[in-house]
Amino acid sequence: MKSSSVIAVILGGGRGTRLYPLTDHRSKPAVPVGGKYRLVDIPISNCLNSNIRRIYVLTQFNSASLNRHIKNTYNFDVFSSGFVDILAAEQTPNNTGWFQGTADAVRQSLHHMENHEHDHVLILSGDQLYQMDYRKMLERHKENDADLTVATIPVNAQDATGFGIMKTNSDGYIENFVEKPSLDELEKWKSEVPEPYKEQGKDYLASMGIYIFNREVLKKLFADNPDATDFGKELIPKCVEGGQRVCSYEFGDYWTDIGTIESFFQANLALADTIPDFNLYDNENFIYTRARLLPPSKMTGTTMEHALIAEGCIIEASRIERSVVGIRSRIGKGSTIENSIIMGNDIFQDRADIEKAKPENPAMGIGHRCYISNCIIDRNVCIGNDVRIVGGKHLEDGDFKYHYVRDGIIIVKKGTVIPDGTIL
Ligand code: ADQ
Ligand code: ADP
Repeated sequence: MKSSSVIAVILGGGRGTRLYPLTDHRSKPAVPVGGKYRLVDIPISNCLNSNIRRIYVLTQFNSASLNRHIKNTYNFDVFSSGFVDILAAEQTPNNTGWFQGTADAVRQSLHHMENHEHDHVLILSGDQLYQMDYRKMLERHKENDADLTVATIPVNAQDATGFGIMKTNSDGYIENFVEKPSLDELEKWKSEVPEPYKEQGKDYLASMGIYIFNREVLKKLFADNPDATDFGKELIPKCVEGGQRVCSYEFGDYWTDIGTIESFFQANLALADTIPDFNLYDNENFIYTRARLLPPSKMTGTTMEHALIAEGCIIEASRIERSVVGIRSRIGKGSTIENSIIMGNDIFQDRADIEKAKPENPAMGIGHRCYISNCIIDRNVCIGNDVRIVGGKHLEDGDFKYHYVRDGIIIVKKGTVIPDGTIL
């Protein structure tokens, strides 16, 4: 299947509040995931594995780490026609400098695409974990002679209120669409779903926020609805109501949203399962990321259970359990890490720097005899010796001197320095 007719647009994030404080210093696509990747690597890898090589990443602001990451990872050679370009919201006299919503982001970026030949625009979310061959979706889109195809997945009633929900006719055309219906109107949005989903109570057909538009249909939709700023709330329902051929493409594999701290946390830890739903160990579908030429990880005296350890780590901890430990992490003797994401460090400190560390100004990494549970420790955090950081559902959300609490998960922001003996 020829996919050169497609340009992909990755929606890299709104104001980034749901993933704050991970998005305090970086744009959402640059948030580290899985110990060595960044969020944006997931949709970009899906595109490359689907032979789609012209990709725009739309982001609210263009952080240095995102730029570096894209520049150092996706530099196609001069003989191929591919590119991964970041388009950041631009400040103009009529615009405050933010994309007002998903549709506004695409609308403002449309003129960049005009220079490239294409028949279809594939619109993707930047905060989902899944592997999909978009060629199959495109094939179905063409077979159906559709104007718009929406990728869908059955969900249960509880989840249905957080998604765009639709009803289709027997030919798979979408007849009705509602964005995030309330619980009391849910009953009328039930669909006939295949048996295994029915048994799990997944009676609602949800939009995955993945769309294939015919180029001209998208342009006309923007022209006809100049004030619309959002796909789910405005343009998709408009398209359905306007009698366009809108089709559902039912996706049967693992897919999860990672746009909130809680879902980001759970999806990361699930990567360390014995048989994870999201398979990183695949000979054909690569998850691309920056090739950093890091040395192997070195560990001593550590008992590990379900630990995902990235490259370049130096670990002397006593126990690491159900955790993701990112690149260049350093964890001292006698420490325990459980149910946590340690994002790692941007640099190695040399021995002279480490020896200069003081109780109030520890070296980068995690010191000796620490206990860290239910935490996300962002990059370049310096945690001293004998520090206890224990998250849990009993904690209330809040912002504190050294940490933040969201859904019982403690988040320590990038670069935070936590002195010896601190108990959080
Ligand atoms: P949501 O995920 O709630 O629902 P939204 O917050 O608009 O929708 O985000 C969609 C994607 O666009 C995310 O990756 C987000 O980060 C990004 N995004 C949001 N605002 C943006 C902006 N101003 N500029 C750039 N990027 C932005 C959507 C659909 C639902 C569907 C779910 C599936 O609206 O119908 O069910 O996705 O997850
Ligand atoms: P990684 O993807 O390995 O985390 P980053 O792109 O975040 O790498 O860079 C790691 C750190 O290295 C940055 O925070 C920055 O301090 C430094 N760095 C890397 N490349 C450059 C560069 N070209 N210019 C300046 N600093 C850089």
